This record gives sequence, structure tokens and C-alpha cells, in this order.
Amino acid sequence: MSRTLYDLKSLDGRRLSPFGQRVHLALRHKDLGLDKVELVRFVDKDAIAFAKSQSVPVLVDGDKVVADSWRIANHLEDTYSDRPSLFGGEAGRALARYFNNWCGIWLTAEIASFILFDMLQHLDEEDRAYIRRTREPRFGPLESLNETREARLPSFRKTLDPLRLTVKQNGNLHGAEAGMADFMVAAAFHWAEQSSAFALLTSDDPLYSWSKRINGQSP
Ligand SMILES: N[C@@H](CCC(=O)N[C@@H](CS)C(=O)NCC(=O)O)C(=O)O
Repeated sequence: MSRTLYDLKSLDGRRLSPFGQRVHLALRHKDLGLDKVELVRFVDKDAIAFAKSQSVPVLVDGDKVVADSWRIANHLEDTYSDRPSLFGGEAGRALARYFNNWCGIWLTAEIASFILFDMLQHLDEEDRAYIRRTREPRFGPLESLNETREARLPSFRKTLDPLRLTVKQNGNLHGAEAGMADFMVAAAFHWAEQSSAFALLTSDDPLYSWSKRINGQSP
């Protein structure tokens, strides 16, 4: 059975999709490989039209086509239930949904406000124009985000206190062993780091070493 992931394409091989990265982490947790990664640009909507989706990631797992990272995580959990669990049961799945919503509604947008302008340098001209066209109505001119980010950083870091404390107390969000909640949140920090040299976390922050570990990078 062949397995293909449609993920975001950058000019220089960086993983620029937090949602793609969380699927990579979920697959690794379940020890499932990929036969192919199809890299598509933001503008390449035709390439994922077969999945009835406007966004990546899309997973083609044998004859199953699954779009949306949360749906992909659920597909992996239910299809490969004999492998290490992403959720640790139904209560864990329900709580992980909170983190999916928190990332989708708040964390990703907040991180975008720090790194989106810098991310443009890793995209080709068409994707750059697409990002400006689709994101500037929401964020304003992307350059101006960088002018204010230093001043906004302390309050962003402070907002992460509940996350920081939980990781300190539990080892991970999910407990002693990392799970899908960790993969979703840490993937957002991975995206920031891939997109920009602007440091969202200081190297002595417990979230910094946690994120590196979850993303399989050495701190
Ligand atoms: N809820 C979706 C969100 C996926 C998403 O926003 N993907 C971005 C790449 S990081 C995308 O493809 N955006 C397409 C666009 O902005 O047109 C998921 O969890 O998979």
C-alpha cells in the first residue's frame, strides 16, 4: 500500500507548513513511512483539487484520500490502532481537539504575525504575491508586522506560561510520552524557526528544548 503526503513547497527545501509538520511527527510516532512527498506551492490549487481541498496537508494512504491535519491524525489513529497511540484514548482525543482549535484559532495566527514577512524569502514570486493578497487584508502590510514585533514579543511569551508550566510539570503536554497535542503545538514553533531567524523562544526556555525534542532536532 503506498502512502503520499502533499505538503508545502519552499524554494529551499524548508518545511514551511505547521500543519504538514504535525503530520510528519504523527507518522513518525506511529512508525509509518511515506513513499512520496508531493510538494505544492500555495498557488497550486489544481494539484490538490482531487482531495476537494484548498490547503495542504493531504494524505493519500492506499485508496484513502484525507485532507486536513486533524482528520489525518484521526485517520492514522483509527487505521493503525495497533501502533503507538497519538491520543491515548477518547479522553485524550477530546483534549487534543482543544489544542487543534487553540493552534488553528490563536497560536498559528499569533506566530504568523512575527514571521510571515520573513517567510516570503523562502517562497517564489507567485506564492509571495499570493500570501500578500490573502494575508494582508487580515494582518495589514507584512513589513509593518516586523516593525512592531520586538515590542509585542514579551506579552506573547507571557501568554505561553500555561503551556510552559504544563511541559515542566508533565514532561510533555500529553504526559510522560509525547502525543498529538505536543505534535500540533511544537510543529507551530518549528514553522517559526524554519521561516525566520527571529527568536520566539529564548534558548533557556523549557519550551525551546521541548519543541526541539518533539521536532526531532537537537537543542
Ligand atoms: N485546518 C487545516 C489548515 C491547513 C492550512 O492552513 N494549510 C496551509 C499551509 S500551512 C495552506 O495550505 N494554505 C492554503 C492557502 O492559504 O490558500 C489543517 O489542519 O490541515
